[in-house]
Parts: sequence; C-alpha cells; structure tokens
Amino acid sequence: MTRILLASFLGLSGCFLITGDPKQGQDAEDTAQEADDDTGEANDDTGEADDDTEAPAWTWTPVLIDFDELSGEIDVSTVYPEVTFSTGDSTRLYSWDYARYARSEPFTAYTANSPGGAGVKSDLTFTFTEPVRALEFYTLGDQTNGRFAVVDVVTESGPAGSVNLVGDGGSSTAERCDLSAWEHITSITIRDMQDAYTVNLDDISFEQRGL
Ligand SMILES: [Ca+2]
Ligand SMILES: [Ca+2]
Ligand SMILES: [Ca+2]
Repeated sequence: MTRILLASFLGLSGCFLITGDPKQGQDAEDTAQEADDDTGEANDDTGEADDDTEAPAWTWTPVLIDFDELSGEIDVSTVYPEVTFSTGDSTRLYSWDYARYARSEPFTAYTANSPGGAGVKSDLTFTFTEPVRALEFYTLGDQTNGRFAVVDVVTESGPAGSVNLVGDGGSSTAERCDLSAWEHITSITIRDMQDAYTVNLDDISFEQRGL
C-alpha cells in the first residue's frame, strides 16, 4: 500500500489505492510478504500471492476482452458472456475504432449516447458472471494529467476498496489499472469521471472463477 501511495506522489499514471485493504481476510503469511518487499514499482508483487490458500479448489480461466473481434461500432453491454457493462444513465458502452491509438487495434470502448457519438462521462459498472481475480484494464483518450476518476471494487465479501484512475494527459498513451490485489471480485464501478469526453477502455483481462 505504501508503494502505491508513493507512486502517486512521484507523478506516475495508472491507478492508486485510496481505501481498502486488499489483503484483508487472507493469511498472515501473505501479509508478512506484503510488508517485506516494499521497494520497486507498484503492483509487481501480486502474481502468486494467494496460491497457498488450502480450499476450495477453484479453477481460474483467463479471459481477455480487447473488443478487436467485433465487426464494428456497437453496444457491447451484453456481448461478452463473462461480464456485462452498465451505466447509471441512458448511455451505453460502445466499441469504437480508435485505430492506431488503441492499445490493441482497432477497437476500444467508451460510454456515449450512440455509436461513434461524443464520449459522455457516465458511471460504468462491470458485473462479472462469476467472480474474478487478476483483473486489470487500460484507459486512454485521457486529457487529464492527474486523477480523473475513481474505481470502486466489490468482492463476494462486499465493498472492498477504491482506487484513483490517474492520467498522464496523453490521449494516445494507455494507463494500466491493476486490480489484481483483490480476489473474488464480483463487480467494479468507474465513477466520478472528470476527463473531457470520458476515456476509452481497452484490454480488460481477468481470470474467471469456476469449479
Ligand atoms: Ca482493442
Ligand atoms: Ca478524454
Ligand atoms: Ca494517457
């Protein structure tokens, strides 16, 4: 946690913890491990932190949503069986041909009132069909050099924490938001969007839980 806060003071972009303890409820060994390696860059210590839980024997299936298989600019709210996207208003999440600026070409996705329409600042919730871990996504299309939105993370245990989304003001540079500190995530909501014409999402990846 200390590293994450420090990174924000160093002017890095990405996403940074505001509240919540991602290690809450996990074992003491993991907590000690977290405390011991607090040098280096943010978010580099989560890959195998939780492999030592005894039960149950979940399977975890990798999923990548890059929007690039789509045939055009469409409402992607319910396109993917693993996750649905919803807003708090009349906007929808649409794929958009952002061409060479996409992190993966050609499509990103953003909230608007119609395909290809101007981006609209909306709250956006990802609701996962089954809980996930190793969640990350990228944002681009940012005009903000600094904090531009908040992500609330909800796990099976309830509200679990929040991170700031921080841009570098470079619209074509993608910022990575790594939420892999949390497991068994059931939903996330991007809220309090302040970036002009919102931002684009790309390369949403996670591991989805099964038995
Ligand atoms: Ca893409
Ligand atoms: Ca923008
Ligand atoms: Ca950027």
